[in-house]
Amino acid sequence: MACVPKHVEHFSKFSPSPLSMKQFLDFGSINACEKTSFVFMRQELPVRLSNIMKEINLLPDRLLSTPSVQMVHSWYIQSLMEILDFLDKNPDDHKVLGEFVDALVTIRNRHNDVVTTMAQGIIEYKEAFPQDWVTNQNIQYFLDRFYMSRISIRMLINQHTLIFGTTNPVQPSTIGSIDPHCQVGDVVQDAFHSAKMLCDQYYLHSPDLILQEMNNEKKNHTVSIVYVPSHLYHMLFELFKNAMRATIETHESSNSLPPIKVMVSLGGEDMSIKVSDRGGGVPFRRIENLYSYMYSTAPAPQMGEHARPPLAGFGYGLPISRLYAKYFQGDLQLYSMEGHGTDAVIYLKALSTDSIERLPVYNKTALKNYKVSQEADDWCMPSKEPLDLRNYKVAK
Ligand code: W6P
Repeated sequence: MACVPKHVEHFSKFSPSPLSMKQFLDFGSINACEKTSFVFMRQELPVRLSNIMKEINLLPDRLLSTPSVQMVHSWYIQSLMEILDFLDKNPDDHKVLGEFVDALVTIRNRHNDVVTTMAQGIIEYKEAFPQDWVTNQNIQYFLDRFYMSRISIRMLINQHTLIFGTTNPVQPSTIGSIDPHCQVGDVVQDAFHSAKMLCDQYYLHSPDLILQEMNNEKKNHTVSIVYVPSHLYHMLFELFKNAMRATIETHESSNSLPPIKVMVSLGGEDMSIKVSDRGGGVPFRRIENLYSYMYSTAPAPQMGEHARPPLAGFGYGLPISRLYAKYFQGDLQLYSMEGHGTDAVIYLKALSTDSIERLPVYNKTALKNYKVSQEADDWCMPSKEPLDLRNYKVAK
């Protein structure tokens, strides 16, 4: 496999095939077998890898050439080669199927530190070049697509290895990482409990939870959906850390903390979770920055002996949580009122038939988005200087 670029050219011409929750479940049921999954995976993984590798190559040279990004790129090349090795193997050979599972595990481990390594690349870039709005936009566009691609590839690998690997499932009712009856309220409580422990460690106290659950389809039933509990946990844990930090830091002087209120609501189309804090809110102008990879990338804070480590607000927690929500056609939005508090809402699809992977595809439109030039904006800049109306006076 000498000519990787040739293979990338070939496989990037295919569009990734988004799977629905139902299709994921079918791979784990009696209808499908390991052979079917193997034949699908050895085509689909190279397609997804190659599509995003084309975009890595479009990064600004000053970023692409950093040691960190080069390292990540080399992992992608290596993993692509290892999967391509299986293209000429016999799907009816059980030894081949076993070796494929092992190869996937090796690949998954190789890519464990992609997020921190990319973040290191951004830090190196920020140290060398001044940040500007255009670069921020470009990095945002790329990383949203790159991390979404990574979430989807890891999802495929997790499903195949959990369903066909030799280790037995921890929870027998799950199909790979999917719970066909994911109890949303239970995940809310688990994530809250973990965030509360961290919060207690840092601040020696923590706000309480008030949880309300509304099943508008079946009254008096709890809310459950077909979903990946680990994804939901990740999003909620992140929101709770942020809500707790805001609550404590705005009520430092008082000895009582307003609780964090959670509303879980199941409708015909959406399952929505609102996390409300009374932590003083965020100015509207700064909301966008909370999702920015560029602005939220900072070297890990060097803690002095008595310095208080922040509970939340460093790293890629929020932007990646939003990607998890979007991955199955949902979203994550923040509604804040400065001076009062913040509502964070996770929107997920209520129906498994609507939960279909949302995947980036490399094409002309994507290519165009990397060519965003430094053209002038089509909106005026507000001037800080008041207009000098004397210049407009007509002689009387
Ligand atoms: C804040 C800032 C924030 C981000 C995400 C979730 C909740 C909150 N609360 O003040």
